[in-house]
Amino acid sequence: MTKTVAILNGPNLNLLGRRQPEIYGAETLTDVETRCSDTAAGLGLETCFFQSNHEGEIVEAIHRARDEAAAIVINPAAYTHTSVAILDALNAFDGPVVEVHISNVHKREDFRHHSYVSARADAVIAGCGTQGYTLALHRIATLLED
Ligand code: DHK
Repeated sequence: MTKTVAILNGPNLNLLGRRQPEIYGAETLTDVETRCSDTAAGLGLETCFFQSNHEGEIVEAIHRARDEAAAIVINPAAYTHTSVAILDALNAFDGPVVEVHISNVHKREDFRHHSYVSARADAVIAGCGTQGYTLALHRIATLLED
């Protein structure tokens, strides 16, 4: 059976392409999702997508992934730096988790340097632009083969 990867995006990423394009690039979230679907198909994987501006909705999407997905790619956006609840939800998920940041958070303000999610993530990709999502899918494919 084809394995599904849940691709989860946090607050303000619905504005991708229009929000600070000098930092987050010109692609929209729909562009990113289309590219992820194509990449996943080439890797023999399926994708499902979810974006929310609300912490609890992201927690619930991670809960659903426990039954519906083999792996998670997550850009928690600002919740990266604040959310123990998202970390706890990811700790209750058994498959591989890759954390993605479009920008290089380590080159930015100090408050972006700490990630709660990194305590659970199997890999972290930062500063590769929106390409980070497809890089994450390649890593997930490898981890799911092991
Ligand atoms: C996206 C955000 O919205 C920020 O709050 C994070 C992350 C960085 C990104 O680079 O994708 O600090």
